[in-house]
Amino acid sequence: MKKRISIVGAPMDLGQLRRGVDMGPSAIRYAGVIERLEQIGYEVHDMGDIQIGRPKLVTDPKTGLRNLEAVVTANKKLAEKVDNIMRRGDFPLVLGGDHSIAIGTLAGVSKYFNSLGVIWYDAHGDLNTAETSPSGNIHGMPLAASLGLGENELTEIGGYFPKVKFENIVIIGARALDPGEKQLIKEKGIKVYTMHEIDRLGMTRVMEETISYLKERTDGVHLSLDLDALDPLFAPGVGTPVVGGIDYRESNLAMEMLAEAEIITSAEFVEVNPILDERNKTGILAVDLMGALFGERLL
Ligand code: HAR
Ligand code: MN
Ligand code: MN
Ligand code: MN
Repeated sequence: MKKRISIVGAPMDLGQLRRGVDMGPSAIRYAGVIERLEQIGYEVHDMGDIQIGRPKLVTDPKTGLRNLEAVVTANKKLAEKVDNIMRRGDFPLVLGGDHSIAIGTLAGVSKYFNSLGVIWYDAHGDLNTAETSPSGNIHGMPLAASLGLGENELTEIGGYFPKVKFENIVIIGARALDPGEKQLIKEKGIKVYTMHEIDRLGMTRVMEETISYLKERTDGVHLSLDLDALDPLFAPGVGTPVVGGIDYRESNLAMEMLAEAEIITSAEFVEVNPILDERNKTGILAVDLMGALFGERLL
């Protein structure tokens, strides 16, 4: 992995209804992310947060989408920051914020690769569009938008689309998929390891398969880690917890295997909501997982 990591915070909470996830970047910083990564041996550059402002909350009466304009504006800013990080050759590490910010991160990184891969570590598919979304919340849409599906305003951020091809994504941890998402997964043959496959195969095999699958077809891999992929026992501070999730050890192992494989070229950790958390447990968890992802050793 690159020896310099640039961190950018995206204090965004407009992609969903529960306030507080805008404080995620602070919670992760307070949990000691910079010191932790420096200890491993990285040079860490904290670029601070993009400005989101306090726009009025709105729902588009035609599409049902919430806060589309504000989400687009923020993601354009994030895309530009991430693009700058890539241009100077650093590793971009984005702190969320709700998952809608993945649209901006991917817009910033994808053009630096011929065939970018994406690992979507999440309880959800985030494959909705206005037509299939049960909520109108854009944090349920970023993977769809990055695949080129949904509103033009979202898919065209960064000035090009799609950011990633269907065959280059691997979803890990899914257990709350909406009907339209299930249909899309089947139609496009998207590679998904639901909780069923994780139980059945074990995380070791899931990650071995994921890594060899992506190595074959990609020249870089973005890790989009939604903390709600983990069980709420370990990650209570998320807006949309779903029981029956991935546990702490399994997630550590997954990160360690990614570190060993040296395939990850950018990452984001999203959906940490300190208001719903227990003494920053979820923020600390995020930093533990980053430690493992960036090659921390137990011995
Ligand atoms: N699938 C549901 C929706 O579209 C819930 C999405 C919840 N999203 C996240 N992101 N926390 O994974 O509204
Ligand atoms: Mn998500
Ligand atoms: Mn999720
Ligand atoms: Mn381990």
